[in-house]
Amino acid sequence: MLLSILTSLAFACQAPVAPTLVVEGGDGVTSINGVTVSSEFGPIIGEEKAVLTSPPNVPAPINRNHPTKLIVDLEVLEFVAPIADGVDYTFWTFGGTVPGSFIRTRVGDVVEFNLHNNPSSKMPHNIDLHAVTGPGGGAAASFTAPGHTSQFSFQVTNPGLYVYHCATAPVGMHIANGMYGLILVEPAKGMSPVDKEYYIMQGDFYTEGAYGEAGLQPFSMQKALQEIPDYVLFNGSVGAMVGDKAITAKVGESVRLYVGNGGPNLVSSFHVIGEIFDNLYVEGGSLVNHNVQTTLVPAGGSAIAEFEVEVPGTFIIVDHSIFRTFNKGALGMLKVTGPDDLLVYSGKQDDRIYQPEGGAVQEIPAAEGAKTPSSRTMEERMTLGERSYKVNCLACHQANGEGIKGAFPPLAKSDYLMEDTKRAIDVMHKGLSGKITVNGVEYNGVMPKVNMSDDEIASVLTYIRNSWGNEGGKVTLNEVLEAKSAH
Ligand code: HEC
Ligand SMILES: [Cu+2]
Repeated sequence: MLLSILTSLAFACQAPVAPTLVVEGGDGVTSINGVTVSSEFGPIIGEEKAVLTSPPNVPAPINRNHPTKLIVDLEVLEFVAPIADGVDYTFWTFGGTVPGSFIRTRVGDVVEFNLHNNPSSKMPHNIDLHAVTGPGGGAAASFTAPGHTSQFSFQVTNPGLYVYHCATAPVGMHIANGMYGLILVEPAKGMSPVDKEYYIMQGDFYTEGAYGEAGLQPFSMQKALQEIPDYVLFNGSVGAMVGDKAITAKVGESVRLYVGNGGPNLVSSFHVIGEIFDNLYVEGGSLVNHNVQTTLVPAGGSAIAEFEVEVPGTFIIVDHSIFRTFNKGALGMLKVTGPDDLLVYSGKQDDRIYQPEGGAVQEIPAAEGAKTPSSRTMEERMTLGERSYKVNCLACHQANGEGIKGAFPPLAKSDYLMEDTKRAIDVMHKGLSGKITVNGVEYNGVMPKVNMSDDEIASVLTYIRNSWGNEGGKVTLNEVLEAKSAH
């Protein structure tokens, strides 16, 4: 059904063949269909084939001081590839990568664009370049069936960093499958020289299965319509810029990031943790802001961020809509090597226990006094206890009861907890500080006294003594009251 609609569209959109552009060598005379034309950017001299690069790489800066005829060959490829460990997705791509190949031009260049659609493709595709002045950004002129090539030409008239994307119906689906990339139009004087340039582009992905669900995951139109992505990614997959694949720089170097957002839905709050953008080309245009922490990159928009790296370390690249980073994949890394600068950044200088009101154990403010039924079933205690745990304990002891190494002891399989119910009740009533040993590991922290009713304490202890593999049976209200009166 879908395919037949697209196929009929293919015939409806068949554009007439573009006029022939001839650039005379050397003297810069240009003609279209034999008629000489002039350019406000000076003579268009010679022709060259554009060098295209895969993310995170960027083609070398342009050294020409004149526009040229620039020939771009970009091939559409559809294929299955990992979107995360153990999860496959059917990507549609410009040049075999998500995002698509980076295209670098100079203002005034006349780009002869050849869009090739590989014969193995199942879909027709086209391209809308935001750097194009003309209907659809080239979409109608570039509509290309599988196994065909479309050619059209355009002059890049406005310097800036522009998104390109597929605009074949259903447009959202083509973009969601990875059909976007960046085209840079350098100003006549060129970009200022920097030591490192990188290409980063964000995109949101919608799969039938939830984040991380293994196997080949089909595109979910439902989730795309509701704008609830399972994945939000830099450069097309979870971990595309992490570990060995992190981008790199050396202390003292200047770094320029060409940042894009393909969407299709989300806007990005682009941020590099531990860096400040010295120069920020707002929305990829000519306005340069300075000293920026986070920049908003719209869907179908861009930004150019420049900064120097002063100290070594791993700098995490995020969408500061932060659940996307830690739960949906939008996490990249910039690894900087070189000597420390302890004036710029000292590292941790000290760690001591903070007790604002002296040595006494602190209290967590009381919740509203709950009523105290004399007996509850095991099931009730577990339900109430779980709720109570989430509110009062989870922040330190963690959802899985494993605690945090070196700071908060585990409750899961804790010998300290399981050995002695009365002692555990005391911990709730009085808090706990000083050296303790849990499963052979020493802790020396402060657990605040919890302000919970005795009934709540019975429930939360029942819950922690019967979760995560613990088997301790019910803790009753009577036990809690007895332990209290023994104080
Ligand atoms: C602010 C962080 C924090 C919160 C909140 C907190 N604890 Fe603790 N808990 C600690 C620390 C720290 C220790 C270890 C104290 C020490 O070293 O003497 C500890 C120790 C314990 C122990 C004994 C050691 C073990 O691992 O068996 C139990 C049991 C315990 N907590 C249960 C709870 C329960 C139940 C709650 C919620 C009602 C809770 N804690 C809330 C920080 C916390
Ligand atoms: Cu497409």
